[in-house]
Amino acid sequence: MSSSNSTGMFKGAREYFPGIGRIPFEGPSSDNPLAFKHYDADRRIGDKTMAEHLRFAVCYWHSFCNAGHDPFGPGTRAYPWDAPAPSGDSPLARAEAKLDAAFEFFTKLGVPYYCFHDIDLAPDADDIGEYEKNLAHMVALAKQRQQATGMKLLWGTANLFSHPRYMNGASTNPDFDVVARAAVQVKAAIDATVELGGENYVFWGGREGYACLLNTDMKRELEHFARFLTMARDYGRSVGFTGNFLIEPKPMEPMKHQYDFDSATVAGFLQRHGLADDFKLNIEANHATLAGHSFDHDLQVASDAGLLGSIDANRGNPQNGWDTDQFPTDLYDTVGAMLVVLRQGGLQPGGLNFDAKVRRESTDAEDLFLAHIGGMDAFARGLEVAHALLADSPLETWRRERYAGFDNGAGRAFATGELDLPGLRAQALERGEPARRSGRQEAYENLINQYLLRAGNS
Ligand code: XLS
Ligand code: NI
Ligand code: NI
Repeated sequence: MSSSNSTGMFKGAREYFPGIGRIPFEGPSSDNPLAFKHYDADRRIGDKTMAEHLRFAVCYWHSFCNAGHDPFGPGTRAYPWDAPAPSGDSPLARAEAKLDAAFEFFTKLGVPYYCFHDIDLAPDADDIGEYEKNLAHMVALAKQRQQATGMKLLWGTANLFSHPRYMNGASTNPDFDVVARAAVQVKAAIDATVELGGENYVFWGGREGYACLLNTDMKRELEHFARFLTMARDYGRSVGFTGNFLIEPKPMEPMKHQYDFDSATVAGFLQRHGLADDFKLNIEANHATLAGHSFDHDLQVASDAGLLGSIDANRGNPQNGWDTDQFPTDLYDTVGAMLVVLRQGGLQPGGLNFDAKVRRESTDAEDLFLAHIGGMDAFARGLEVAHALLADSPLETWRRERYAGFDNGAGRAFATGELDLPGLRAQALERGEPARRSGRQEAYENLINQYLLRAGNS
């Protein structure tokens, strides 16, 4: 194949997705499964292009490292980059092949960002020197690929949950040896993120939680967690990381209970430990639903606390109680999410990372493209509709009017703290029995459908 960068392939690299070129935008009437129907990167919606609003990222772990294994059987996909490398097989040679495949995919799909864990990108090793050397080698290659393709790193992170040493947690492990070992990976992953110009650094607390409260000193573990995050923050700032640190809440799985339960829990934790200026939240749809919330609820809680930093875009399955990490296709979800994002003025420097995996039964290379195209189209349509709702529909006026009683007079005095309880009671005497004001939920719901179904674009 050619050395052309337009399809993300490096000189001499083999083509991993033959027969698939750069995914074009063809519009809503196209029947081409390998074309965007709504995501038109350069189209302006309000003050930004779709690409600037949505800041899509592809994740390395589900898309290039996970061949479909589940607790009942091994992977179903034979990834060519996992096969013995013809030019001399080694874990590093396979990691290099995977990097080629990943950059080919990113470029053909036309996303601006990607995300990885340290050991998605580079082979893991128990020997600390070897681990650090592997990562540094792969980071240097990734940097070349980024320069050649214009791809950028949305965030890096360390996998502190797969290796058996982390079975009782990483920074919250009761064993100090493990806490120290976790620092090896976090330092290396922060260094990698800085070297690659990453705009954020994520902590998903994989096994930071407990399986059994009887053997757990929760208070102590949470104090260690805050210590560890503070050290990571201080180190990151000392080596020039200026982006956001992000905590990704999840209530359970793999642990029975995880400390970063949901937005509200993490916001309180960050504020309590003086971390809220440097840390924000990375909200994953399926984690919000696992916590018993809706996706937009947890986004709104984060946003209201000034802490919505980024999004892991996926969806759960209402029949299953676990993190199915499906690609987002539900337009109500994407409209709801984009309403929160637009109201707070955007996600930057965060983005929409597809922390999602194709189904175990989806075994064609093409399925990976179809999954991302569907997710990107669903969010593009969500963006269009949310923008139109905010710009053209009565939504904001209706919502504001519900609270109009607090805009002036005694209502305002109440809101600004100028009334005491007896004074508030006196208002009741003056005002008499309150009239019933309908919440008009049906009108709001109909409005969403009206804008979703409206033909054409706003
Ligand atoms: C797992 C998490 C994980 C993080 C990154 O449930 O979503 O993939 O996003 O460690
Ligand atoms: Ni998840
Ligand atoms: Ni995630």
